[in-house]
Amino acid sequence: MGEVTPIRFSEAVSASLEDGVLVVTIDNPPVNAASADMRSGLLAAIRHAGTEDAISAVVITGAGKTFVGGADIKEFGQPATEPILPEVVEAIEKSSKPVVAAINGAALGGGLEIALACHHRIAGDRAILGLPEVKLGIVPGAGGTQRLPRLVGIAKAVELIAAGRSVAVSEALSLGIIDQVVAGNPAAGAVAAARDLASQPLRRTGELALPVEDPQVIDEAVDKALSRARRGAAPAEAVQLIRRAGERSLAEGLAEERATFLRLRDSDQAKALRHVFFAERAAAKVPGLEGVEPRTVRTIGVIGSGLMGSGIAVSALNAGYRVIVVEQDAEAAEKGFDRIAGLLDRAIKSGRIDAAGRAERLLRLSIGSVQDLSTADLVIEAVFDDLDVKTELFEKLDKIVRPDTVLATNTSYLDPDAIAAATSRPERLCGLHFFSPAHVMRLVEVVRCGKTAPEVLATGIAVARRLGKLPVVCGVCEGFIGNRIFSAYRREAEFLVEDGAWPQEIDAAMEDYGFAMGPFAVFDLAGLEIAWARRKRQAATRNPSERYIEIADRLCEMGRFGQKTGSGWYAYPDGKRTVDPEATAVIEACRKAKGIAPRRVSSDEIVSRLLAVMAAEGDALLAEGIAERASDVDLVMINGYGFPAHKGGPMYVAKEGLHP
Ligand code: T1G
Repeated sequence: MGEVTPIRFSEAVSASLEDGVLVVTIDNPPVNAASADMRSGLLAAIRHAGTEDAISAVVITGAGKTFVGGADIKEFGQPATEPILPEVVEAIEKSSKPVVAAINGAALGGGLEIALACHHRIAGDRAILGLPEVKLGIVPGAGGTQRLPRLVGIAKAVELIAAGRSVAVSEALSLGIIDQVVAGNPAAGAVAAARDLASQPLRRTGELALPVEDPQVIDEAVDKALSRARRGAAPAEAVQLIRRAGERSLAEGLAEERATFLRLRDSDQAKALRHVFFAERAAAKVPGLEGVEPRTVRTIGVIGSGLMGSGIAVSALNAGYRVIVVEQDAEAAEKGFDRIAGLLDRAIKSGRIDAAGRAERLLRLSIGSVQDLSTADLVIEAVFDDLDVKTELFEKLDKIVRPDTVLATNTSYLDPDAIAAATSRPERLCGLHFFSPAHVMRLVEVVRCGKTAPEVLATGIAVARRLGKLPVVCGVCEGFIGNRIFSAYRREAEFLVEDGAWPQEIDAAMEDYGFAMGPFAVFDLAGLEIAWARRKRQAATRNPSERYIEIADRLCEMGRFGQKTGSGWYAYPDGKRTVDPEATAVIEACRKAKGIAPRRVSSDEIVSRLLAVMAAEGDALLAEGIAERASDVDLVMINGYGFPAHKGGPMYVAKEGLHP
């Protein structure tokens, strides 16, 4: 190791000279974001290297577990301060001396753009790389839309940037985003590479020609990207910038990219998505859990391998856990295994795992009896949502599992306190309310029951996070946060039908607002009989003075439970959702029976009323202490019920006054 002469260029940027190579380290906790101080320090370091004959090359790396986590999102919404990131990136690329990126961790957004401007890129094996800007409602603003396609081609750049998808080093290497992968920290390898490059012509990414591609492959990538974007503005804008990368000079492309970035950065969608970004970080801060360590979980028992149980089991297998699946009998167990294997086969088909990955997961799966759960660290129950069934099961579990085993119920509507009361240690039970399909949906409501111990709650949160989920803590009430709000949403939607709006008009209005599916399409998909059964359970205690809509009851009495029976609010001839005169007749008869003269209801009124009831129910949940903060409610509705993320969530919309 040569002499090490520390030089400081700014608070966040220092460097050491190692045998002629200036090793620049960015140390700006917690994620080495490209703040104003970091940008000025990095620019100063590059300029310094250019003037010093003793320096033959430069390495840029990050301190800690991140290379550079992107632009400093906290600076958005404020006037840009010099030097802006494109200026720093340009100085790197135009450097007369080789600059090598030693990518020691996440290189995201501006972090990857810095690396793309380097002349060589070496990554440690745990790095991730991506341009996730569209998730913040913006496009890359420091060359990503112009440099990435020069390395990976337009089609792949469209796919990655329009979805904001990050890649692990293996994919990054195969795509040509990086040149080398090393085990552990890449800095040493980078110094050697930088020294070798000093005597070679520099490969400047921005000067590379676009790879030749089949126009049809590009068109297919564009179509797929735009179809997924729905109403988010940023993906479409990014696609255009990438497509035109090959039609004009780098300078022209960078200028248009920067203009687009600045325009989008101040848009309502970008502000809403920044709210969601910080909301996800806030949700991790749970009062009363400061300093509380979760218990160690290596083996997860899953009781029930139906739609939910099999999804939960696959999630746990994907996260590396040993999984014991328990069913009531051999036949059900076999069906459950087939469901799990089928989900893994689909994962192979979609390229998410390979055959070896499937085999490795199945090695960690065992199908057993309740007795086998004595080895489980956590047991998640996902059986039929009936209180007697669940309490009987937990009584049995209580005598089988270890005293420190955490028990969790996946119940959607039952009272987890009543379930906990069936055990001798109610403090070890929490709710883990997954959303179907459980191996896909990010949201998990982690239910803090009346007696849940802090480390049990912390364990539920930690496992949910390791499953790659978004845990949101809630208290106990019927429907927790999401289903409680969804019930209010459904009620108001039915009021609107009785007032004069048609289901198809309501669905169209909400889909135009940004929902993937309108409420009536969702009701038909989920099945009308579930809410019907609950309404019948509640009939005796229902407040007779409260407005009640019979339409869904009439539909259910006709056996119209939705898609599964071929008709509900709509009919489904050959599976296609169609307005059904029979449902129209039921609606008209119910209006007439109440003496209601139907009136025209505008889309604006539909959206305003449905957004208002969601926010009102959210306020009630906050007042009752069921939800910790308004942004948690937004996260639940976005990640569990299709509320458009680029609108920020019902509480955000209400607070910002974004819909009349
Ligand atoms: N700016 C500011 N703060 C950030 C930040 C960022 N880019 N990323 C994270 N934080 C904060 C976060 O709010 C939290 O704060 C703490 O750091 C830990 O975050 C020009 C314009 C890097 C993978 O979108 O994906 O570059 O709650 O819990 O789990 O084209 O953070 O502790 O107060 O997430 O270890 C593009 C966003 C920006 C990456 C680390 N970059 N960040 O995950 O930590 S736009 C991103 C992440 C851009 C350019 C454009 C993750 C991470 P607090 P964390 P983590």
